[in-house]
Amino acid sequence: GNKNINIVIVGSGIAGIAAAHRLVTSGFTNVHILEATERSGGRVKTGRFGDKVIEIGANWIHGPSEENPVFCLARHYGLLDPEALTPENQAYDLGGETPWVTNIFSSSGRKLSEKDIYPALEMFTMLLNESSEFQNQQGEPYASVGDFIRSEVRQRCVEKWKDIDSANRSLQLCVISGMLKRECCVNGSHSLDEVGLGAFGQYKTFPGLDCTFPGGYEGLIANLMSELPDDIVRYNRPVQSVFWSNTDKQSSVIVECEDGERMNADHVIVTVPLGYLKKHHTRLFRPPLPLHKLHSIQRLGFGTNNKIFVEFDEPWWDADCDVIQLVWEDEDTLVDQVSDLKSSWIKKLFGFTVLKPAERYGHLICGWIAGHESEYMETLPEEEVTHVVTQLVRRFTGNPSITPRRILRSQWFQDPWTNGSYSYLATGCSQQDLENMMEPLPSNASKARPLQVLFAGEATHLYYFSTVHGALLTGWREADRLISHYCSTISSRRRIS
Ligand code: 6YU
Repeated sequence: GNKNINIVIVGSGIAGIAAAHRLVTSGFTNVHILEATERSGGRVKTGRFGDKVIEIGANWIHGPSEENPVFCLARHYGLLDPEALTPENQAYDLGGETPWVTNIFSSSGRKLSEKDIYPALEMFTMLLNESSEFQNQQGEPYASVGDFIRSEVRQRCVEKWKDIDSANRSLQLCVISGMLKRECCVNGSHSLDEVGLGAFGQYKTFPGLDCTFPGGYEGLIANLMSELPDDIVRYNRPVQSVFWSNTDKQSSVIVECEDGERMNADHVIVTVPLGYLKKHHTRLFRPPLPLHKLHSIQRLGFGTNNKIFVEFDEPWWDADCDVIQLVWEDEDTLVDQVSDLKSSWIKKLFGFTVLKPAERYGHLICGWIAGHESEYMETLPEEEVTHVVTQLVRRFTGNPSITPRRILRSQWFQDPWTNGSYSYLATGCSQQDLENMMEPLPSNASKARPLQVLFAGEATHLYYFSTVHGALLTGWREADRLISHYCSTISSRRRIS
C-alpha cells in the first residue's frame, strides 16, 4: 500500500505545503517536509509593524476569481473581506489595469493631476499590452521589453504628441521612466532590458480585482497546515544534497542535510526558489543536473523586488489615494536604472501603495524598489534608509518638515534561502525553459527507473510563475504526478476500506 511510500518535500513554502496537503489527503502517510528556516510560508510572510499586520512578501491575490485556487481556498477558510467576494470584484477585468486613484508628485515638489500625465499613461499602457503579442510570431523585433518600449515611445511620440509643447513632452518621457521602474517591480527584474520580448505573453492572468488578506497572507498557510499532521515539517533542516541516480542500480533517493544527517526517500519533491537553485545547484544535486535543466536554471531570470513601509502621523496624500507615483523631472531619457548606486539608489523607487482602510492601517504606505538599487538598499543601515526616504518625501511634497514615524524594509536578496524575489522570463527564454524546470529526474523515468526527484515551486509553472497561485498549483501538480504513478495501489486500498 502507499503507507510505506516515503516522500520527502524540500521547502515549506506554499508549493511544498500544497504538495504535502494533496498527498496526505490522498492517503499517503509517510510524507515529510524539510524546511531550512524556523517557519513555514517562505515568500508568503506576514509581519508586524507596531500593532499593524503587514506583508513582507506576497501582497495580493492576483486575479481573485473562481479559477484562482488561492482565492477559492481563502474564501473557503473565511480569510477575505466581503468586497473581495462580490461578483463585481471577481468579474473585474482590465487586463492587469486597476481603477486605483493615483496621486502624482514631481521632483520639483509639484503635485500633478492624472490628466497631466495621461499622454504617457496611454502610450505606456498600449506598449505594455503590445509587448505580450510577440509570442507566436517569427522572431522578435527587439531584444527585450525595455528595448521595444523605449524605441517605440521615441518613434510614436513624434506623431502622437505633435501638439504637446516640448517641456510637457519631456515631462511625459519622465513619467514613462517611472512606469518602466514600476514594471521592473512587477517583473522582479533589474531592468526591462533583461526581460524577454518573445515570451512576455507567456504570463497569464485571471479576472478579478487584486485583493489582500486583512489578517495576513500567512492565514492561508496556517489553515492548510492545520489539516496536516502536527509533525509533518521538520524545521531548521536545510537540505544540502540530494543523491539521485541515472542508472538502474539505485531506485531510492538519499537526502543529506547540512548537519550531515541522511535519510532515504522513494521520492523527493524539491521546491526551493530559483534564486537558491542558481547559486547552489552544484552542491544540491548529485550527480549534477542534466544540461538542459541546468541551462534553463541559468537562463531564467530571478531578480529582487523589495518593500519599504513608511508610517506618518498625518497623510500627505489624498484620502481616496491608492497609489503615490513619483516623477523625476531629469529622466526624459527613458531610464529604468540609476547612474550611481551609492548616491542615487532611491531614484529607482517608483512610488508607494497606500495601505487601506486607514481605520486599519493608520497612515501607512509601502514603497516599491526593484533591481540592483534594491539589493544595494538592503545593505544600508535602517537609519540611512530612513534618512534617504525622509529627504525624498520632503523634496517631492515640497514640505521640509514631514518626518516619518518609522520605517521597515524587506531584504529578499540577502535571504540565504531565496536570494531574490521571484522569477521572470529573461531575454532568450521560452516556454521550453519552464518545461525543463518542472521535468522530474531521471529524465526517462520508467518502471525500472521510477520517478526520483520532482520539481515544484513558483518558477516551474508555465503561465503563473512568480505568483502564489502558480506555486500552489505546482505543488498539487507534483503530488498528482505521484498519485497517478501509484494510481492502482490507491484505488485498490480505497476499495478495501
Ligand atoms: C502573488 C503577490 N508579491 C512580493 C514579494 C515577494 C514575492 N510574490 P517559497 O520561497 O515560498 O518556498 C521555498 C521554501 O524552501 C522556503 O521556505 C525556503 O526557506 C525553503 N528552502 C530553501 N532552500 C532550502 C534548503 N536547502 N533546504 C530546505 N528548505 C529550503 N505572489 O501571488 N502575489 O502580490 C506577490 C510578491 C516581495 C518576495 C511576491 C507574489 C511571489 C510569491 O510570494 C511566490 O511566488 C511564492 O510564495 C513562492 O512559493 P514557493 O513555495 O514556490 O517558494 C507580464 C508579466 C509579468 C510577470 N509577473 C507578474 C506577476 C506579478 C508578480 N507579483 C508579485 C508581486 C508581489 C508584490
